[in-house]
Amino acid sequence: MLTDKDRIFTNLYGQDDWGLEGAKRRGSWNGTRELLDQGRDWLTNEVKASGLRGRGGAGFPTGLKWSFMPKVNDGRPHYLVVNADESEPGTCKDREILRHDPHHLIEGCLIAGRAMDAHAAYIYVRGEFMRERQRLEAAVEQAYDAKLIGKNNVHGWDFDIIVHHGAGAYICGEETALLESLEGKKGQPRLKPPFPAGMGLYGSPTTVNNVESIAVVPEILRRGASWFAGLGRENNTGTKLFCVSGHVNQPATFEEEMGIPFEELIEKHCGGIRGGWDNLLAVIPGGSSVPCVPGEKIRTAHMDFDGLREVGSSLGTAAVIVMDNSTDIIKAIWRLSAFYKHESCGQCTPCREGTGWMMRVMERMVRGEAQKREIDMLFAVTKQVEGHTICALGDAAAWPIQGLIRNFRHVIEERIDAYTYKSTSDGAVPSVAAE
Ligand code: L3W
Ligand code: SF4
Repeated sequence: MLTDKDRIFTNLYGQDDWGLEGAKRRGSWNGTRELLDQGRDWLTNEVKASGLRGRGGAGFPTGLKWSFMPKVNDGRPHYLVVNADESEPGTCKDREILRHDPHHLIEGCLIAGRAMDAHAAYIYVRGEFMRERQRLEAAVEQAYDAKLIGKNNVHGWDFDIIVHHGAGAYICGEETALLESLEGKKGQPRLKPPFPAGMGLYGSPTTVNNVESIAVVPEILRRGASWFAGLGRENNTGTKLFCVSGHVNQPATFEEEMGIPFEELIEKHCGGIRGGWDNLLAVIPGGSSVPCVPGEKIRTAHMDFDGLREVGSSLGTAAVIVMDNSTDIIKAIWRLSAFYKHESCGQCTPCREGTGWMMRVMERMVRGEAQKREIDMLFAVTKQVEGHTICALGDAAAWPIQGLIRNFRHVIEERIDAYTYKSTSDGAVPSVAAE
């Protein structure tokens, strides 16, 4: 069980000073120079040994990603880019770091920069995060004034941080669209490979990491890789920020140990399910891009990458969306389809056309105004989209629908039966209208 002393984000709710003095009281910027002096390989190897996996959705091992940065300098600058374009529906964790503990991130940028031979970091902040951007800029200024970063700083590693404000497009959270946007172009994903480590920002070696991934690094190094690796489960180590929304008694964002069983997570931090556990219908455990899991299947699941894969879903960003029996599950998933259709950048056909097609069929299914054979047809279309697009948005649009059909096919069929019955008996159209 995670104790308070194991928590990294001790000011998550802003009860203490977010600024430099408060951050130092909580342990930030303590012994940073000694860490940097250990050198590039040591820093990367420690992060590898900690088992830290990317906190932005994909769970890619962070130390391994850092190690992809070229070892031999060919004259191109190296860049760290921090993805603070937190837009995945349900996800509200990085904003709490920006608001209440920005120095964790700033110190993490400096350390990560040293580890990848970069002298600059760009932090790309979601367009809607105006106050968070202002807070972050103020904290960066404090760090410059105190000579913690900048030229000839006290840490002996010249390092600049540039805060960039996005303009409100979800797709700019995809790492290569984010790079395009930073370069002043339309935010459209690039084909990979080449990966950013080979050719990223302005054609230079770049690592793109999520806010939380970078913000945990200073404490991992201070407390030791083995401390972090000792929390959670094998291959799913450390602590994690979870954001729980929906039909729980107390929705909240909090730090917990990876792998905690779902039921314990909800009872400990959220005061249980609204109306009790029998009232739980389904959970989307990792942000809107992952399949939903029926209530009875998720209760004992471990909340980590492997545990959620075992129940047919994924940890994603650990944005846990809880739905009770009052939820129209078809309508809830249709709403996500509408979101992905709206956010598709339109550059590849399966996504541009497929998201609209899937949304329209889903819209009819909300009303029950479909034929049962269309359920399989819809599933087949999701399979045509999945894996056939430039970026993961196509997959993200397909997976929630696949989850719905796998787990709640009977609900779709009952809706169709009700519509058929009504329309043949009295000709009336059901009132479940899509908004
Ligand atoms: C070098 C290789 N680098 C992989 C790097 C790659 C990237 C990272 C993960 O999508 C998912 C998405 C959302 N050489 C490499 C390599 N890399 N192979 O590793 O890559 P990838 O492609 O697995 O994932 P991705 O494109 O980064 C992220 C899902 O997360 N998601 C969350 C979205 C979250 C937000 C938000 O608001 N924060 O948008 C939730 O499920 O759907 O599947 O850096 O370059 N051989
Ligand atoms: Fe754009 Fe969608 Fe293709 Fe991604 S999958 S590049 S969002 S059209």
